[in-house]
Amino acid sequence: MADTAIQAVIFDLDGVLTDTAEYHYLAWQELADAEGLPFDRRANEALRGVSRADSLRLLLDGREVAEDDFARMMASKNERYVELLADMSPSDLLPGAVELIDACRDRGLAVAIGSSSKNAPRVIAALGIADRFDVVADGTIVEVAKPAPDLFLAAARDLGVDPESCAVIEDAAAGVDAALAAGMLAVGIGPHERVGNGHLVFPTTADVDLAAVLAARV
Ligand code: B16
Ligand code: MG
Repeated sequence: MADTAIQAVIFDLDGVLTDTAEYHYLAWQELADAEGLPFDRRANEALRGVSRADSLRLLLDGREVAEDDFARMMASKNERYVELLADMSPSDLLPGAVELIDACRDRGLAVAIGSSSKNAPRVIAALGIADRFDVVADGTIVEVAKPAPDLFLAAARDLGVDPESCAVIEDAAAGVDAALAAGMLAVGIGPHERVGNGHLVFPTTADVDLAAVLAARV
């Protein structure tokens, strides 16, 4: 066990600071219906925190499609998702989200976004929180998505902080696994069945005990 103090907090976006899961679900459901693919809310749970391309692979469930069709389906889902984001505002922040970000900043911690979403900059702008982050690492900056550690390692590099001095706050199993693979403190948000691999687990963002996070070690 290292004895390095936490110097930075990397926030996942969807599911931690805002709940866009419903919009992702609606957009995937429309695509699935249009393509005659079986899909429902239950199946959507497996897509939490998973990149757009990996989500479509899960949706296709082994069905082979031409490269062009794959690209068309991803574009169609994203077009609908972006439409659904149009009405997003600061009222879509999850309870406790801004308070937690500001508590980190007040304690002198560096703060970053580490989101698989290529739409992350658009979402944080709509939420009115873009200027609170030192670094925004999103799905456009890495080739390999969560559960690979690449996105969180890129955020740490851009913050100038060693991975073992970073805490990651994540709502998805893939994100918790990515944080662990990066050698970071993994803080899971949600049920133990989903994020129980994390070093610490809290039911919601509003429940995060920052003092407990800062007292924990990787
Ligand atoms: P996009 P996170 C993830 O965001 C979402 O949880 C996941 O449902 C989505 O497929 C992924 O971003 C990619 O999003 O299609 O907008 O690039 O939880 O990592 O903040
Ligand atoms: Mg998430």
